[in-house]
Amino acid sequence: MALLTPEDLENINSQLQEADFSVRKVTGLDIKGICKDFYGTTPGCEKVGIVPVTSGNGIIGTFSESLHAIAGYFGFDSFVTDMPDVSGYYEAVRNGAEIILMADDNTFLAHNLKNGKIANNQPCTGIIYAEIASRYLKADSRDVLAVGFGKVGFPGAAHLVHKGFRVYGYDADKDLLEKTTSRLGITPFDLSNPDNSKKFSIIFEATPCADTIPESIISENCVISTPGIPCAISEELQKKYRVELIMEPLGIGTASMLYSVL
Ligand code: NAI
Ligand code: 1J1
Ligand code: MG
Repeated sequence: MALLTPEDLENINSQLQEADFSVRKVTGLDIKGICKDFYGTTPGCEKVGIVPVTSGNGIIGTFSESLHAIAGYFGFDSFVTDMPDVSGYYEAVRNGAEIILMADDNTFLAHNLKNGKIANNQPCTGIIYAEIASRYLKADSRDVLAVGFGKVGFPGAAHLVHKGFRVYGYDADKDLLEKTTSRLGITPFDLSNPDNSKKFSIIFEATPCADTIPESIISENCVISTPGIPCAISEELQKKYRVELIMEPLGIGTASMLYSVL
C-alpha cells in the first residue's frame, strides 16, 4: 500500500487551489460544486474532529494538519486532537466533534456521529475523480479509459460504467484485468500493446506507478483525472498534448468523504 509522505502534502493549500482551478476549467464547477451536485449535500456548521493515529507506520507528519487545512478550505469547522488513538477519539467527541476523520495504514474514514453515515477514502476518491473526468465539457465522445482496478480505481471505473460511458480499461495484473472487465462490462484495452492506438479524450487513472499512460493513446487537450501518486504522465507529454491534469494528494478525496456523510 502506497502511503502519503510529508513531501506529497507540502503546500496543500496551493495544491488545492490549483486543483480547483483545473476542475473548474474542465467541468465548469469547482470541487465544492461537484460534491454538492453529486451528493446533494452542503456543509452546515458540522464540527470535524481529526484524530492522529499511531498504529502501523505511525503518524505522518502534517497529515492531520493537512486535513485541518482541507476541512477549512471546504467550509468545515475542524480541530486536531492533542492526543492520538483512543484517547484522541475520546477527546474529539468530548469536545463536540460531529464528524470524525482518522486513518491507519489501511483505512481512512469519515464518520458522522449524528446521522451514522460512514465513508471510506478509497471509493470516495475513485468515484469523485471519475465523476470529474466524466464531466469534461469538451470531451469528443463518451469513450473513457480507466487504468488501475484497485481499491480506488475499481469504484471509479464502476461509476463510469453506471453513468453510461463506454469504458475501456487496463490493469497490469492480468487476472484482475480479466475479472474486472468481465464483471463490469468494460472493454479490455492492453496498454502494453503498442498496436492499441485508439485515442482518448477522457482518462481516469488510479495506480501507484509513474508514466502509465503512453503517448500513443492520448489526444490533444485530453483530461487525465488521477488520484494515483506518482503522476500517470510525464511533464513532457503533458505539455506536448496540453493535457488537463486533475491530480491532488488528499483534498479532493477528503471533500468527497465529508460531503458523502452529510
Ligand atoms: P491498489 O494497490 O489497490 O491498486 C492499484 C492497482 O494499479 C493494482 O490493481 C495494480 O495492479 C495496478 N497497477 C500497478 N501498476 C500499473 C500499471 N503500470 N499499469 C496499470 N495498472 C497498474 O492501490 P489503491 O489503493 O487503489 O491506490 C492507487 C493509488 O492512489 C496509490 O498511488 C494511492 O497512494 C493513491 N491514492 C490517492 C488518493 C488521493 O486523494 N489522491 C487517495 C487514496 C489513494
Ligand atoms: C495514515 C494515512 C495512510 C494514506 C489518502 O494519523 C496519521 O498521521 C496516520 N496514521 C495516517 N493513508 O496515505 C492514504 C490516505 C491517501 N493515501
Ligand atoms: Mg485527492
